[in-house]
Amino acid sequence: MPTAASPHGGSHQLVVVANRLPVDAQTLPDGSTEWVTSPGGLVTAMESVMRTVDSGAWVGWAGGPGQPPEPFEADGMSLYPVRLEQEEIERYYEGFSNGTLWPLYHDVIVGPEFHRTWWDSYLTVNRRFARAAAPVTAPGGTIWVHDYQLQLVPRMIRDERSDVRIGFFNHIPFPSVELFSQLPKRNSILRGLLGSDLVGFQRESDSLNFVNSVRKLLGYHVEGMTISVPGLGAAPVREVQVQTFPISIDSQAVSALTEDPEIRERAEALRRDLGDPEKVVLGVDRLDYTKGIRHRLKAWGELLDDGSIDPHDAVMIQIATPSRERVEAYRQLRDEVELTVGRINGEHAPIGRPAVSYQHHSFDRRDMTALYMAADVVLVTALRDGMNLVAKEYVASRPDLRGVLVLSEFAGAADELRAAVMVNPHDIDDLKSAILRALAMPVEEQEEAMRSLRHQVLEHDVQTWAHNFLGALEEAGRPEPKTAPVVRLTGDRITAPEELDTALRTFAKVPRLLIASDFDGVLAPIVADRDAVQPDQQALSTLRELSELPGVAVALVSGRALADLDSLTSMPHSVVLVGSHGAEVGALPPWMQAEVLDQSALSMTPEKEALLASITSTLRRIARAHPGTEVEVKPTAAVLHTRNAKRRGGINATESALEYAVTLPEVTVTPGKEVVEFAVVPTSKGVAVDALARASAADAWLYLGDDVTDESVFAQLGEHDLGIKVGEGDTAAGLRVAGTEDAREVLARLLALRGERD
Ligand code: ADQ
Repeated sequence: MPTAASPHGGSHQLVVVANRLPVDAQTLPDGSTEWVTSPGGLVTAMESVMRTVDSGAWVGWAGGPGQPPEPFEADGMSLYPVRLEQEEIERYYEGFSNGTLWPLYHDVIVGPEFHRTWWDSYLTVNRRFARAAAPVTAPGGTIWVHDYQLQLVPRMIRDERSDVRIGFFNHIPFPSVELFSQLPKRNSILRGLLGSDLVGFQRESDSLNFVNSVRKLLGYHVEGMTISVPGLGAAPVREVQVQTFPISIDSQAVSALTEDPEIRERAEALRRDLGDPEKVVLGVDRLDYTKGIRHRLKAWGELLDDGSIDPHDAVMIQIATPSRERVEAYRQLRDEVELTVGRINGEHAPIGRPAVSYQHHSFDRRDMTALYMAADVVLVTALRDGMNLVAKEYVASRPDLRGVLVLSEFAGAADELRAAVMVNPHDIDDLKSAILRALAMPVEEQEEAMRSLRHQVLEHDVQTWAHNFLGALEEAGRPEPKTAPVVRLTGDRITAPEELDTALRTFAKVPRLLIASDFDGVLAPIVADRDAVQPDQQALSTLRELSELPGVAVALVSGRALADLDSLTSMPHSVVLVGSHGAEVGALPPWMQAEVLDQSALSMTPEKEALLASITSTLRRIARAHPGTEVEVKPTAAVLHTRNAKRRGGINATESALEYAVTLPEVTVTPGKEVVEFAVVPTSKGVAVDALARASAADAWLYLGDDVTDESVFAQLGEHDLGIKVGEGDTAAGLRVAGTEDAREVLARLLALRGERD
């Protein structure tokens, strides 16, 4: 029984995020509500993995509109209910999830509808789920997001928590790029999913469709099933793995139920109640147009019409669980199915028993098992289905090796359950002959097929599925980006003078050099007031001299704006200035290959200019709506400043900006303290130094830096390059000096060594 728990955040090692919580509300006789856990396949799977972690949690909607219950504990898990208002149920859930995405992802069996208000609600609700999950996850923890209702959540969590591993599993198919391209907001959906470290699908074809969509619509680099996603901030690239994990059931538990004498008795009673027909054929589905119920009934009706089946010998049971009854396509389907069942029974049912026994309600697990045990044939004729668990449940329920599974090739299960009678449900004649074949299948043939099917289902259960996914996520998800700097020096140990000198001597002999340096903390001591900075004039003058030597290029790379850097250093044209963490590049000396820089990611293109203009105008609109906020326009970025706004206004403006950010495919969005920056070129010193090294045709480069933003440069150190960290802290640089005075000496020594060479 769930009990109230205090909602302490930040302690859960594993957090599942799914549209629904694994609980249902039950009204007690006194009118109060009790929450009862409803273990389905996913809950069972999670139970087994939750046992392996210290603390697990589940974030989801508890069903019903309005105020949700307080967080509570159930089955060793903390449950965090997410609120949904009535209008959101209509727009996010029934609308965008089940009126737009569901039909589109199931090959437009019915036409998807799209309304912008639905999308807005989808965005809002996804953000709410992300905000509920991010704070309850432990540092370095794992978040597993489930299904098409929450595709934006991975990216939204990533923006808040770069330290966690994020996995996403899609339970339904992923459509071909041609179909997916019809979806308005398609790029936002892809970018949302790519916030994950691992994206999992049911079938190989789904994984391939996704990767193709990313390649074609976002233009990201793809190698095998690894997608390179341009990173945020100083991280140049993040890798996202795409992999296939066919979901399954708790096979042992289902199989074990068949041993229960009471369930066996129920199975026998079921056949008796149907008048002891020779054959019982069963269909079990949510009442959904993807499940091919109409096609199945049509085939059954025609077999009765043409006399291939005698209704005295064979009865069909169709279990159709009520589903999404407020969505128009589902109401229509129900009418059609019930009309057809009525017609078939009217025309063919013998007195006192049905030709089709139709049940439009739910059954418990034990009843379901009894049904499977009573069925000679189960028809799974989905027109499109992510996996279809009914097929696997039937197999697990037949330790007697009897029974025949007729399986649509459009269900994910068809990839694994090869020994089933395969069918194309769109082809009614094919469906009819498959049913007849199944009804007539000799016992030995049934046993042979069932043995092979059972082997598959018992070997690959839902526990294995969950463990495989989380294992792959652990592999794929590094809390730091894959390109994170290797730590070469830890702590504060200063490099021995002889070691430093040897390195500088070797470096000075290289024919073409790039010498680059950060400004604050290297060429000028750090001061509290940034405007009062006092550059080390001696160091600057050494750099000027170095820049005049043949074969030597010199650059200053700073987080400061280019103009600021220029006025503080007064460098000649022979020294290249790079401002705003690499986003602004000053004039180049004539011998530098400007075209290399133009082709690099750093340069502005007409497309990027247009994108920046459009970002600027949207941010200005946001700023107008929130007094006190303002927009700064830089050459390659637009920045929303909220420091002068009232607290609430500032938060609202930031939220609007971040929601807008989700819709921008190639923009580097960096939220900071009371500021959100949208950069249309990558803002990384590493990218800048790499481009400068190529533009100056340098054989090796040396870089001096003191800040974490300099690590993106050190991360790229080649065999002949020198990275010198100024001051304390773990670093990917190979050498360390204590402070600005030592940096000055390094430059002086380099000038002397290079001078000796010439
Ligand atoms: P669903 O579309 O819901 O799931 P499915 O995989 O067939 O489809 O699962 C249905 C489940 O509901 C089965 O466990 C079945 O036993 C149960 N069920 C059906 N009718 C019932 C009734 N009347 N009473 C009680 N139980 C009933 C989505 C995807 C699938 C994917 C699953 C899991 O659409 O393709 O297999 O998620 O990833």
